[in-house]
Amino acid sequence: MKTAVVTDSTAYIPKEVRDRYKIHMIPLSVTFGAETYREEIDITAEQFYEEVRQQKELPTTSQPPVGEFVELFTSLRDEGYDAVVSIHLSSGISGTYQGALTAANMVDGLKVYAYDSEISCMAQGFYTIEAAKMALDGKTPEEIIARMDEMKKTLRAYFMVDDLSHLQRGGRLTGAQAFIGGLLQIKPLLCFENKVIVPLEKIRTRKKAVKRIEELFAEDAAKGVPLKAAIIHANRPDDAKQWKQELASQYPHVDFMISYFGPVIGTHLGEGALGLTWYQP
Ligand code: MYR
Repeated sequence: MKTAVVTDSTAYIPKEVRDRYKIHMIPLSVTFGAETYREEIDITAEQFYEEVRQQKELPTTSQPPVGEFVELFTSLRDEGYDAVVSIHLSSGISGTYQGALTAANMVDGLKVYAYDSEISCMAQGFYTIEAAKMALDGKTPEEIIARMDEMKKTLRAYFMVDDLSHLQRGGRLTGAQAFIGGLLQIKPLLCFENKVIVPLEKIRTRKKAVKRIEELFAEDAAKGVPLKAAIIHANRPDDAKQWKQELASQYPHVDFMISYFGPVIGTHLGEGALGLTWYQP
């Protein structure tokens, strides 16, 4: 059985890594006025944050058209693949996963396993890279899905934003009623629960929010088991580098990398967002 691995652009897996592991990517888009850009193809993260500063109107985002999934799945079938594992950002924040499911029913001769990562960004990337390595190793889609379900048990992701208005505007902040008074003055710690973003704790400053993420990370890292972790930033490469150095010197048994919030996720989080995700490999 020949299995292909597909993900969407919000995993923000660099192109050389996608090429190395034969990962196929479907882009989501950002629109500024009349201009629409497919992220990771027509616009980079740096260009996007620059554009946001130039434009008066804030961008909007869209999921990939179902036709793009149909086209990709059809070409994978024609290349000789029997199955596709298609891994996407949480179905609680985007219709992308649903789009993959719809397209799956429109292509004959190929078994498509759409997988809801229930998260996004490099956390989704972790699932995808693992799936792609397994597919190259000849593992079946069922084995790949079982492994991702296993990973879900130890995968954690916490993040914070500089300005909550982006998340509010895009309607992607759930259960925030209790936080609404003075919402914009605080830096709540955010995470995913049941596929949607929820504020975990009210925190006043960025520094304290970073500290709190470190405490949550320490609970797992202190167990001494190997972990893989990614620091994710929205156009704050220096902050990310410094945080990585600090964490790496404290936790030598953890494999840290730096990733980014690209255009689509950056539209909803705003510049300056910062997060940490990890799992037990
Ligand atoms: C769409 O238009 O379909 C895309 C909507 C994307 C919403 C993104 C909301 C923020 C997600 C934060 C992920 C953080 C993971 C560590």
